[in-house]
Order: sequence, then C-alpha cells, then structure tokens
Amino acid sequence: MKSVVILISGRGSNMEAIVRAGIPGARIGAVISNRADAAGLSFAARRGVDTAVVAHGDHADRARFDAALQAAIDAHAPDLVVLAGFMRVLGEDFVRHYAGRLLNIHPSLLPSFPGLHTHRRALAAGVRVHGATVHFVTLELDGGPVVIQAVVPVLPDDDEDSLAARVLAEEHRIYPQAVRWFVEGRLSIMGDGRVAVAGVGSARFALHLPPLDRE
Ligand code: NHR
Ligand code: GAR
Repeated sequence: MKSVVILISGRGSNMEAIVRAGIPGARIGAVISNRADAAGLSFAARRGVDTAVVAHGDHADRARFDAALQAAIDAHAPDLVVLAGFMRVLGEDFVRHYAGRLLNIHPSLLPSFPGLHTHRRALAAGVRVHGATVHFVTLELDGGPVVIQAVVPVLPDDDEDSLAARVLAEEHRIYPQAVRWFVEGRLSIMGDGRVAVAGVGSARFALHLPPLDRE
C-alpha cells in the first residue's frame, strides 16, 4: 500500500476527486492545509481521513513554515505528496526532500501562464485553448516535468468563472489519473526532464472544440 498525503489551501475539490477515485494500492494518509478554514478539511474528516493544519501565519518565515509542514507530512511516511490547490510557494529544502514524489496541478497549459490568475490571463491573451497540467514539482515555479495535460476551448462569451469551471472539470479527470499512474509505478522522469508513462504508447487526450465557421 502506498501512502499519499494531500496538501490543500481551500475548497479541496481536486483532493475530493482523488479521494473519491478510490485508487487501488493507495491509502490517503492525511489531508493537510495551511489554512484552518479550508473547506476541504471537513470532507476529508467525514471520510475518516486524518487532517492537520499547519498555518503559515504561525511561522516567522517561509523556511520555518516549510519545516513544520514537512514534519507534519512525514508523520504519515508518504510515498507521494500531492499539491491540490495548495497556494504557498515551497522552498529549496522542502522541494529537494520530496524530489520525484511531489505532484502539483496547475490551471493552465504549461509552460503558458505559470503563477497566479491563470484564467484571467488566458482571457486577456485571447488564446483559443486553455487547460490544466499535472507536473512534478521542482524549484522552478510551475516548471517541473509534465505528467498529463487536458485541453478545453475558450469560448467567446467566457468569463473567468465559466472558464475556470470548464478547466476544473478536466482537473478532476486528470489528477486521479496521474496519481494512479504514480501509485502503479508507471511514471519515470527521464534524463532530459520529460516524463515517460509506462504502457501508454501515444498520447491520449480528448479535445472538445467548437465547429469551425465555414462561411
Ligand atoms: N513550490 C515550488 N517550489 N514549485 C512549484 O512548482 C510550486 C510550489 C508551490 C505551489 C502551486 C502553484 C500553482 O499551481 C505550487 C507550485 C502558489 C503561488 C503563489 O505565488 C504560485 C504558484 C502556485 C501556488 N503563492 C503566494 C506565495 O507568496 C501566496 C498566494 C496566496 O496565499 O493566495 O506563496 O499555481
Ligand atoms: C484548482 O483550479 C487548482 O488547479 C488551482 O486552484 C484550484 C483549487 O481548487 N491551483 C492553483 O491555482 C495553485 N496556485 P480545489 O481547491 O477545489 O482543488
């Protein structure tokens, strides 16, 4: 059985999708939040998953917050740590400690739009497709090896909320898939920094694009 610890900061719908997926061979050891009021904590507690809060405001600096978070995580001896809407940038010691076993989901098609407010920035840029990316976490913010991506159209009437909802539905499909692959031991980070998925030959993805105008 592999132990998975999930870090959240808020709603926790990606965490919920992973818990609900019931991944064979995976045990959710704990859900940990940096905010005591994160809505996702109550879902986890109801499901009998251990929860903890490591509040960033209780720590004098980022290094001490990272160290406290690491101690809370390591109490559950994780094989995998999953950032699911986790909103604090993590430092070098933390990232190195979990190298190769730390995943994040980011709400854009990386390397486009790293950082915050991705849906607003995609709308402002006028891009026609947008999406989400699961990647291994490295020191480069939102720059680590890509595991899986999902693509959605940007529609003419979209606002930030409608676009975020379309992306979020795809996040809930691809994050449990990435965790399943990890738990099955099928992910390898190659020497060139790309991720190989054992048993998945060609890329598989679905595109739901609107029909083109034929004049
Ligand atoms: N840490 C490292 N080292 N590398 C990554 O790739 C990380 C990371 C920590 C979090 C998630 C990321 C995202 O998917 C993530 C990836 C927060 C911020 C941010 O600027 C940026 C990217 C991500 C998460 N946070 C502010 C900060 O000062 C706080 C914002 C807030 O609390 O609301 O840490 O987008
Ligand atoms: C998700 O869209 C996730 O990709 C994004 O925040 C949302 C969290 O939703 N993550 C980030 O923006 C990280 N900076 P959730 O709490 O319901 O999973």
